[in-house]
Amino acid sequence: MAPEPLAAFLERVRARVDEALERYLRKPPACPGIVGEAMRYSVFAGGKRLRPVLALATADAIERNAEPDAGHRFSGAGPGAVAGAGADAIDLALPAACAIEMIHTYSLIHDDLPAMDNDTLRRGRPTLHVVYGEGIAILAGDGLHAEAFTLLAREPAGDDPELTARKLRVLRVVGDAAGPMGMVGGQAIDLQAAGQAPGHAITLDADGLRAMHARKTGALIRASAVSGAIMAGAADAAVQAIDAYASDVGLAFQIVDDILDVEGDPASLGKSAGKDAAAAKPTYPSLFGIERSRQLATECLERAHQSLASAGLTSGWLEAIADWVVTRRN
Ligand code: GRG
Repeated sequence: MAPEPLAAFLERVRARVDEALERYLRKPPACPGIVGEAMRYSVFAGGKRLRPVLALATADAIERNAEPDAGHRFSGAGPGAVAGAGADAIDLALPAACAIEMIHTYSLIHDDLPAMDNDTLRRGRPTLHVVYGEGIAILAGDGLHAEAFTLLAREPAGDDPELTARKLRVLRVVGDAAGPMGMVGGQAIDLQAAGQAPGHAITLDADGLRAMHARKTGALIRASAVSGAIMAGAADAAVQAIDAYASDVGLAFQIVDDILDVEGDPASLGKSAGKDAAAAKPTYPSLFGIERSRQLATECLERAHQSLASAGLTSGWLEAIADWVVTRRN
């Protein structure tokens, strides 16, 4: 059982993430006003914060399921550090949660550009390039991408070797998920499948579609949960179970997104609907039909629950988050 309703947990965690993002994002004179403003326009545009929520809920689940005294107590943290005595798992995972949200936001900014998805509406507001122009939108995305890695290296501050080891592991996990092996690679396959890579078009079958999504959106979702687990000091078996859970949550998220693109209306989606069909993109509904797509999402959900249960990670919130991903508009 979750210790509080999911809605209350989401509100509490989102407030914490927003406060931290506000603190972490650079302001003038540290950076020129226009790029700072543009980054904030997109970061504070009302996203669901799914990835940070997953990171923090995972950290919390690891902390609450750990054997008494199994956790490492950090020492030697520098001035102002959160990683000193008393730091809880959520404190430890918060910088990674925010860094991943910065990377996610950069990916949406770039995805909306005319050279990619050419979208003018995101999170219910004009896309960044519509407001600031394409050049600044590209730079705001680049800025968020770079800032994310600076943040991962910097926070939580402290000189405990165990803390440094966890941060390094997370840097690698997030770098792999964001780069050509993950999100960038998936986006490249998507462009090829949509006929947007001249001379390099490909056709995706069901396995190809799944593999593309596993990279494009799944990798960062997995990295969110895995980073939360690593920062909380999870044992390897728990990290693997969390990875399996998040892999199914990520796939369910994408299947539901494809269904919403067919069935949703732009006002409630906060973005244009019907874009996939208009671009003749392969999607779960186009390959499997709506009913089978719903079944596939439900199967992902069941597997996600099983992964948690088999590792004894019954936090309540992680299960509820998986359910929310699948039913988010119903
Ligand atoms: C440009 C390198 C690069 C990558 C872009 C993630 C991505 C790759 C493109 C997004 C395209 C898209 C609309 C995919 C559908 C699933 C998705 C990631 C939706 C947006 O994520 P949410 O729903 O967004 O978590 P909010 O606004 O809630 O943060």
